[in-house]
Amino acid sequence: MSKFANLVNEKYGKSLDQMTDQELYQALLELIKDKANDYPLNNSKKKLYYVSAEFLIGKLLSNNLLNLGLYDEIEAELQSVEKTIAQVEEAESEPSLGNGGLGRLAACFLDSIATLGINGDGVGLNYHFGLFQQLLVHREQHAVPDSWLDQDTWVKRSQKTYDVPFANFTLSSTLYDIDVFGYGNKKRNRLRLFDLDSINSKIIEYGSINFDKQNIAENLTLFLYPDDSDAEGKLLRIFQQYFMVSNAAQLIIDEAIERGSNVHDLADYAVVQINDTHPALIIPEFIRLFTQEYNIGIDEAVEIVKNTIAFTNHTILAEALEKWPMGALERVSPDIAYIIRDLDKRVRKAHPDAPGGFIIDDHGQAHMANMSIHYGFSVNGVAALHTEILRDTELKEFEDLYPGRINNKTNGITFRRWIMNSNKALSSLLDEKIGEEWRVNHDLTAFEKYADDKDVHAALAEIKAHDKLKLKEHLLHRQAVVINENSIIDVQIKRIHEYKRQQMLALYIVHKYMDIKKGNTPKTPITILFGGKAAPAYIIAQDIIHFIMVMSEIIAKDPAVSPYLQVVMVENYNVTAAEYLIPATDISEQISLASKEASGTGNMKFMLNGALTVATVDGANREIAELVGEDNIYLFGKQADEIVELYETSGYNAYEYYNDPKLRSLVDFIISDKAIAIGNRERLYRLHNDIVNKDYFMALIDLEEFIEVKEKMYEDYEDQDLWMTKVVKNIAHAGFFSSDRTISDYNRDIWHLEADYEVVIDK
Ligand code: 26V
Repeated sequence: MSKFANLVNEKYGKSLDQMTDQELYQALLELIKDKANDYPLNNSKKKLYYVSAEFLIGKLLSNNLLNLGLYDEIEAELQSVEKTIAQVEEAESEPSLGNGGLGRLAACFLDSIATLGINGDGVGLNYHFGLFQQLLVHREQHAVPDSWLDQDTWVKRSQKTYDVPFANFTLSSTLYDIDVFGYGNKKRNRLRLFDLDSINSKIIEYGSINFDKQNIAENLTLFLYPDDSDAEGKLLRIFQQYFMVSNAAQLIIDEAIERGSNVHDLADYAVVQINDTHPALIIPEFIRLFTQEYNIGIDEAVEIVKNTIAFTNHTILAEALEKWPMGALERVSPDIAYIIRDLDKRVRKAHPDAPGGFIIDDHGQAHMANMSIHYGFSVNGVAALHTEILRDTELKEFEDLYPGRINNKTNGITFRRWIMNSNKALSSLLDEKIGEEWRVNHDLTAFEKYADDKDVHAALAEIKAHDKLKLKEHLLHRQAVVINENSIIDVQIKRIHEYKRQQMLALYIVHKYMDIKKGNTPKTPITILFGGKAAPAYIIAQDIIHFIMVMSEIIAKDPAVSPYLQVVMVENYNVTAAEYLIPATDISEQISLASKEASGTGNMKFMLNGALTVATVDGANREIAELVGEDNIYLFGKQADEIVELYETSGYNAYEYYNDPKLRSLVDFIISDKAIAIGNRERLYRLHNDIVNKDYFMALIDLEEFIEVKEKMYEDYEDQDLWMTKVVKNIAHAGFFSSDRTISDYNRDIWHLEADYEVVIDK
């Protein structure tokens, strides 16, 4: 009997074929948790701590099996009882401990850090409820709690506990760990998640995501924050952040001491990468601990911090740049507020002529990004264009104060999850054509020689067709919707936000609907799929979801159009849904208003999986275009510098675009009789009014060009040889976007840690 069958027999007294999927999942979980003992923790002297409020790790079963080299063996065993790993993995609940790109990036990074053999852990919070689950009822989003911890999970309780001193009370915490295995690496890292001992999930209103926000001692780690739109929530978010970073700082110091540090030399033992400003309070917290617990003078404490902290900026959107009122900080921790005042004084003294860089502004608000830049040694953007905008505009003052501090680290994605696991057929085709080395060095450029190879085109078409069928099954199972597997699959999946311009794609759909009604029917039917959650307090984003669903229904009910066009809003878009959607996609929608999407990472996943991209020159789209050449990507729209200027001069007027009769007819469809007959009048009028009179994220500015480029794209699809040539070129240049390359870049320029190997892929 095999080892796995044996374990099953011992623990459950059953043979494999008698086990339910749920039991098989539990058995595999146990097998892997045991196996972890064979993988010693990485214990090199200097260690990275990637501190983040979000780790959107997704399900771990198949990834862990792949990274541990057990996948094929277990798949074969399950096959003997007519099951698959994918089927068993359905029993695993998905940890949605992140909002979107920032959290998913952190998860990809953990995978790469472990794979490259770097000593580095993630540190964050053990939210009892991840990002809300999205239900779509009556064409509206409903948010319900996502209780992922109800069943057996990968989380292990550790022996470590800490006290966190708040203004009027002290709370105790316990550390939980999730093992992180690298691909083919014999050492183990961890994701360290802190939880509140006095947590009480009974304070949540039944079936809702509402709870008593003032009851800090019982609510602190209950939820991952979807937004911070109300004042009460804002205070709670500061409490949550301080809880996270106080635990993190205590853990980091303890572990450094265990590895031989005397705390004065902490920077030789630890480097702390803060993922956006959510963990920025770790700066004053370190200073508090050094001065209060380790008898270090404040000047030296500040120096130690400056040599230890590196900061990543993930957005230039004003709403996401955290500013905390000093009064609120005072209510969370007077010590921390005091230290921030001291840090602000130091900045004012050293740089009196750079008021934009002061930490505390005239309104008594503390700017977390400013603090992180002054009191860290590195600030990085997440794509070349984003970093240029930081240097030239948003952070210009800092670029002048600290030349060289701002650096770029273009994002990446882990190839383990996003091709080797989710697209096994494409992975095998690559093995066959260019050898298996790509699985480690991620260099795919040799594939380009097949750009005109008809057999490769046919093989790619067959893989895509198969992945469309898998997606069809998944969507049927997920939300009882039937898609046409023989259609062009055109996908926009990401958080719903006006800057990402789902509303612009919805207006394109209006155009296509009208065009088909005029008799211009597409040769190949088109399926446009959206997926994404809207922050519960973000009303216009909810309205956009509503309008998409209204269009979906109008089209589905119209027999003249429905054979040619289908629109689907995928419910509860998450990592698992992405793993089905991305391999099946022909057209990747990356249509943000130029300058607003810092990088994007979905764009990279689609390219790697053989989709072609329709894109504005924004974030990493620009780098994709540079790599594949402009003939192999469908670019459109205004450039980032033009948009930045329009904002500076208030030069955009939506109404001028609305005055164009063609655009007006599309926009007015939102409040047409047809739409109102199905939809909610208030929502539709609000959306219409917003687009006509405000359109802050300029959906109308690029709409005409967008329609043109989309028509061209559908036309090009009909020439499958032309299309597949472009697909091959996209896959061949996707290697640069491996997160192993990104992490090698971070390590070379910022962390300087021991690594087993580097991945260097030049553009
Ligand atoms: C802000 C807030 C503010 C209120 C509370 C919850 C919350 C959660 C997250 C954020 C900031 C989000 C920033 C973010 O996700 N940026 C994305 O980062 C990706 C990885 O670098 C990048 O690819 C995306 O372009 C960028 O939007």
